[in-house]
Amino acid sequence: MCGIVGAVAQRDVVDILVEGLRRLEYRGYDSAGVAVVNNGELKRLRRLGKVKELADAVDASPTPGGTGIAHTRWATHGEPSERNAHPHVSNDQLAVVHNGIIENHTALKKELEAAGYRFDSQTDTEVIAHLVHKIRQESDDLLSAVQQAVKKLDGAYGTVIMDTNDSDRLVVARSGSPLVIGLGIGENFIASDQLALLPVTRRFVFLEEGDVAEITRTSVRVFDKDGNPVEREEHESTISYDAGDKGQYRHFMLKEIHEQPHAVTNTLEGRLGKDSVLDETFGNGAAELLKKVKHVQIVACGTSYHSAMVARYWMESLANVSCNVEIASEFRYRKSVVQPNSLLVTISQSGETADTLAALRLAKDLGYLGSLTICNVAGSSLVRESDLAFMTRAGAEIGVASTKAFTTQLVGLAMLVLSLGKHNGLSAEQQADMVQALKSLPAKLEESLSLAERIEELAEEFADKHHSLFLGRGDQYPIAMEGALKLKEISYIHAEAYAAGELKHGPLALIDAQMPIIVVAPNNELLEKLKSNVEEVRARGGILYVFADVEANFESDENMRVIDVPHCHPWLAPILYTLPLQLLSYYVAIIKGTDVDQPRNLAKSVTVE
Ligand code: HGA
Repeated sequence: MCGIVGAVAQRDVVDILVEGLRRLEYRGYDSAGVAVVNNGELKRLRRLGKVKELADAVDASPTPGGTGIAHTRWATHGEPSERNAHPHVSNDQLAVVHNGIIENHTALKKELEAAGYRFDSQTDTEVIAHLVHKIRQESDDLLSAVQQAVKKLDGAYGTVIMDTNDSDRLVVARSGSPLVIGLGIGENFIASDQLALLPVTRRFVFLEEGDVAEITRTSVRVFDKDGNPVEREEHESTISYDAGDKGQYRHFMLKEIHEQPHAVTNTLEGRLGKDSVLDETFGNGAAELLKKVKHVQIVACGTSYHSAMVARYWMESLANVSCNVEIASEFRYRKSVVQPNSLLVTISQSGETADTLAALRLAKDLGYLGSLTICNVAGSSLVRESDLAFMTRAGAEIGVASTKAFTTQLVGLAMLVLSLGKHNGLSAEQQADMVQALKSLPAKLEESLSLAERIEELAEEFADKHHSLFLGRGDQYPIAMEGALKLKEISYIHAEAYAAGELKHGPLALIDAQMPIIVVAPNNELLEKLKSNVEEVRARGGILYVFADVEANFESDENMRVIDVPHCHPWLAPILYTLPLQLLSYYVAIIKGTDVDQPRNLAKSVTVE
């Protein structure tokens, strides 16, 4: 959420900052702003709306500068408006951009107002600007002012501070929201995500919790939370420069849906032996740890939570390992009982999801055997702070509605099930059969994408609907939930998912011809039960859209549209059935004319609580 970019260079940095914001826009897009030091003066431009509005404003009144900061916002405190857009300024001297939430902002604001500071915005962020300014009056340099100021902040921040009185440096601080330093030649950069800086560098230093750093053109100094100078390792990024481009596709989401066969191939690569998952798949020392696991606790949010729910069915039925799944924002604030020999698994696309990260940190002292994260971003906080990491290799996911991150998470979880099952009674034949199924998955996914045209036609029937129901049973119930979430996120149609057996306990009351009912129906042992649920809906005049295995013997008629999904190994059906549901949401959103990649009120990489 919220994108931050900053630069200290000899050249004019404004274009670098705006391009960086464009690349981060998927993280927040209600307003944007930039500030530079120009001939010793602070120049700031802010606009309500997308980065394009800011870029146009910058073109119309160029204000070059060699030191600058920029921000694209996803509001938490104060409505989206130009006045609340970052950077926030104190006394025309200090400018601040911030990602996160300052929880004690009300108390700090009172103190600062009493000291004569006037607040121009409704944001929590503005307290940082005035607080640093106040301390700066009595401190030798910006660095020590920021080091003192952050001690007074409660909550989460990734923040960058610029001072016109000391304009050849930026001071940055991280606690709870990620920041990465980009190293250039005679110039240095800062951002909330390396993607922003790929046009200017591939060399990165990730800040750790509590770090404060000072960045000049020729130096980077990092201090830990106690103020001690520390060395943070330099990383060479392998992310493709084009990761931020849509290519031939109309939207990132469509591109990412179509990338899934390839993303799954990458995720599997080098991790499968002839008939088992290779021991090194989950990192050094994984085999020893996984051998001891008798229980798995998975913690995740949103789409990642749905992948965890699928894994619960798999863990218990295939790996013979008991499994609990919980939403991270709940897990982190309740007392839970840790089962003996338990592994904590976190799942997050970005590896920076605030609630999931907090859950991992909380769990460190609870007595788990260890922690494993399933994550798409190398070097992210979850990866660094977990004992084991499985990288999903989906490539950069820009569309706010997650697609390829979800299916590759499921692939990672499927491999974890195989690895745990090996020690808990999953036979060699079963393992070999499941490995073959995984190997054939990319081709099946490719085949399922050919349903796009048929789904696009059907999407027409949804455009005027306000509500919908998604049904599934067993490991397809979480897929129904994920399908409903996708439709809500990008088409704004209210969608709810039910385990199909639950219909008679309430939701049947909602059925009428205005309520489309989407059913996921692979050919598995629950098919006949599901068919009965479908009949219950038909008997009440509901209009059904059944995504069914070609061999499941559903027939289209006036009240039922059947979409034939290729046959696949029943174990992997949850992955396969996800794609047609993604396509359905996408085409409904297109017809409704919503902003598919940047749906209203949402943002990618949820780094606030
Ligand atoms: N609290 C700040 C920053 C919001 C944020 O980090 N979003 O991801 C604000 O509301 O401006």
